Amino acid sequence: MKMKFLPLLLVVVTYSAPVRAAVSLVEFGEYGASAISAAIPDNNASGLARSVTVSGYELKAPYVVTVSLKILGTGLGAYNGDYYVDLRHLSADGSMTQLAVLVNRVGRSADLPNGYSDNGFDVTLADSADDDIHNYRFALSGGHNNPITGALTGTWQPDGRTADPFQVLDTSMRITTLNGLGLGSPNGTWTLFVSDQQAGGMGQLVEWKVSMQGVPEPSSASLLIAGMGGLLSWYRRRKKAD
Ligand SMILES: [Ca+2]
Repeated sequence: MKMKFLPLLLVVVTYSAPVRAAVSLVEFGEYGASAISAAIPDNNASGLARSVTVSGYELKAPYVVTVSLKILGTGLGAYNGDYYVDLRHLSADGSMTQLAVLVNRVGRSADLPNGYSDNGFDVTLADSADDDIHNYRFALSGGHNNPITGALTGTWQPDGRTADPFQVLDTSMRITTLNGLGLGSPNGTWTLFVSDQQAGGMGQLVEWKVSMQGVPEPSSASLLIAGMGGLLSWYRRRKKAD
């Protein structure tokens, strides 16, 4: 009988615990007034790397990480299927590098070895999006051979395929996520790397932006519900034991 008062005490303690709203937004990159028009060298695996170093942020991980990316083609032959793009984070103390593959030769498959022939990206990449950017034509029209008009727009899941850009296919394993880069401090050096892996046609990197949104801590209401759930399951276990 004495034991049965314990869960009630637990609920009260949980409910009265201080609750912080630790949501924060970290944004950086080259966008808006800082936008660039940097040529992405054609058929050159060394590519183009653009870095931004950030400091002074208080650690509020985990973050939901999204990337805005704008690449313009420059005429016929600047295929979206030419590009490999990733985002890298080097920690402030230099001890750790993490990477998320954003684009890896979209549309490339056994049937389409050059990938999609569309021209340009003006997209947001987010793990929570509905569809994989690698197969965007299929998501938009139900077919891989239906070109789009102008640059690809909208919000897409990052490609995530770490396979060699000369080997990658739609069936390659998707390994990296963007939110995987949001588990530690945002401080350090962030690099957007873009390469054009196929001769013919050249594009320009115009804009890139990384947004890291802190995940809200549980509210007092959800803590109370969790506490009551614990009480209920404890009571059921007790009843069974009795
Ligand atoms: Ca090219």
